[in-house]
Amino acid sequence: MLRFAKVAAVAALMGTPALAQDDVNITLVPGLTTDAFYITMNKGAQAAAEALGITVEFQGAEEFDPVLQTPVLDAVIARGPDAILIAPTDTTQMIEPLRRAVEAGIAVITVDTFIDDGMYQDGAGDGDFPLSYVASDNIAGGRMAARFMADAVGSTGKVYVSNVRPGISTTDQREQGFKEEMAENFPGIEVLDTQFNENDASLAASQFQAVLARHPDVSGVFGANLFSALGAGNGVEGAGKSGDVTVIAFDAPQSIVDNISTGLVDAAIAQHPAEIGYFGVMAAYAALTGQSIPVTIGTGFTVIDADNVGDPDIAKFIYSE
Ligand code: T6T
Repeated sequence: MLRFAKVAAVAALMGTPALAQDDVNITLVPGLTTDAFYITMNKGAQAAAEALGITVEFQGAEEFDPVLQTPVLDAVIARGPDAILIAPTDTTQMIEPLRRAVEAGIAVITVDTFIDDGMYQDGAGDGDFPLSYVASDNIAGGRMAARFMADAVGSTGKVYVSNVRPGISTTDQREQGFKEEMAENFPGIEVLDTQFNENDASLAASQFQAVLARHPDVSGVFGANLFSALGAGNGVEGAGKSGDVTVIAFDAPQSIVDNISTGLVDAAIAQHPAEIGYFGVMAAYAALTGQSIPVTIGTGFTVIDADNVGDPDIAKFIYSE
């Protein structure tokens, strides 16, 4: 393996690409391997690898958990790729494990989630060492969800956020954006306590039943990621409240898109995970071959709702299983 520091130094000296193309080896470490969001991200990463003629491996844990992600990351570091693209599963707990990668001379870029405050290469904070952050704008996405929710419930009533657990940058920011938008622009909507489900759709479903028991007039749920949204929809359906309670989903696997067709889910904010994987690989390749790269790369959203769910152009935004 050619180490990043050596690569950069050679590139600076020679002014030419530092790695031969076939030598570039990148590993993508997802939040978890069985999530359609990361499976789709890997497809984008593989498309970029093919375009560049390089190798990208996909290695991850089966659950979204820093305790499980750390040994996977250590094993990847031991194999010594040139760069690691990683969706860190906790903003603080993954800082030290990722520092070990940098100390081993491996370039680190985070995709989807960030460590520390997500402001990299600014000399501030313990976790400013990754070279770049490639992701959706999750605060903006949370604000979008709030606007769709407010529109659907008529700017009044009680809603809540179904979320994973605190400490995950993406889902924390979605909740933040959702609540900020509600507080600033929709004073008639009361946002109830967030329900944390540990990325377990069954728990998210039973939490809806419990919220309904406490607040029979609850009018909406924002599922802040794929499993939260799936569970919220199942909970609403199980309680016989489909059509009465609005469900706004973050993420767009086929199951959630199907729930839009039946009217159970009102709208899904589809991220563009393939774009994250593609540009993550491109950024790593650029850095490894001596180019400077943007410290943040923002990717887009597509909103899927009843108006466009049957549109053939929407199909490419549905996540792969
Ligand atoms: O929402 C995505 C991802 O952006 C988030 O960081 C974790 O959950 C998902 O993978 C969906 O399950």
